[in-house]
Amino acid sequence: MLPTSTRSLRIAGVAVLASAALLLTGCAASTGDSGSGDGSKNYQITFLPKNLGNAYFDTSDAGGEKAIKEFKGTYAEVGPAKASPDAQVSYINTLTQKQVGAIVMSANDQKAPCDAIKQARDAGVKVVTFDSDTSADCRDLFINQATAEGIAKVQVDLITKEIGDSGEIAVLSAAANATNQNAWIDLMKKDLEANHPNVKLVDVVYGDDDDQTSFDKTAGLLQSHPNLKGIVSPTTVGIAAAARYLSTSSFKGQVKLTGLGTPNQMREYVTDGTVEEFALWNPGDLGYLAAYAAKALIDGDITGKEGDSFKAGDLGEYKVGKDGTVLLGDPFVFNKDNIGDFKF
Ligand code: RAM
Repeated sequence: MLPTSTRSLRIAGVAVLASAALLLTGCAASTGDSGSGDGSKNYQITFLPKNLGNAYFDTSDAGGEKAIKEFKGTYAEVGPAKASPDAQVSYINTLTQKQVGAIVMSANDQKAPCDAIKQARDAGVKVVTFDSDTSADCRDLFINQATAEGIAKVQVDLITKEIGDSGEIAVLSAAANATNQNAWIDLMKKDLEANHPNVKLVDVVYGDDDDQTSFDKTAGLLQSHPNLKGIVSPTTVGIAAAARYLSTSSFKGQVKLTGLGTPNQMREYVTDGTVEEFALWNPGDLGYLAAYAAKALIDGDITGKEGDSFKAGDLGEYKVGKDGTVLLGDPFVFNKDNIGDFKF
């Protein structure tokens, strides 16, 4: 029997392929116009990622679409081109006017979208955050991919192991205001100070989840810090851009790179030796769980208080924990021995 996280990662890989095949043959299940299987519930659920064109959110939102089709709701996805702090506000306002049943979003900023979210909730729209939270009082529920402590620790463990537990490292993050990134970076700093006294974090730079910016920031880090031994990039966009830079440079294999990436984006860099190991969770399952949480709120089965529980399709039963948070599972480490098993 595979460990749970491996098992669900595999199921999602197959599901993604299956839905791609359906689309190719033109047989994708249609989602009703009423927004609900029997017309009585408003299952119009719209995903609002940090930005469009990010492979991570393509996969998470496809998981949401799969769930919404299962309960015969109407899936949609909207979002800004750039992951900037207040870029999501106008989308929330439009969705409120359209009276959708729920918005499922990854927040670019802890506070900036909160006034718009409040208006949405006052108008009866349920708001679920996933991946990157707002402040807890602002939304109904947060679907957390893994604990922030676990996400921080896996990255510190990987980089300190790869550089031999001493020397300079730097972080290449996403947008400077991203709630999830900042929480992880703070915890990484604490872990480094407490458990790795010979490792020095010399810089944190921001690639804004933009490929070219992240690529340029990687070059900048290597120029400014000639003794750099490692880079941690807790963003799928950042780690892929940094790997591309390193792979054709003289730093390949010398400066270690790890962080959070998708297997599809990282496969060639693990194969060519630029990257040894990196981590992530299953983004498809995350979106799937978030969509079922939105349904449970719409149905009135849960309100988001601690102890509430709901059924999330194939993933089974989930419980709401402290601060209206639902936890998906543990982060998972990918390397050359297992990356071939994953297709997302
Ligand atoms: C990027 C985004 C996202 C983060 C992943 C790991 O796609 O910044 O919020 O969770 O990386």
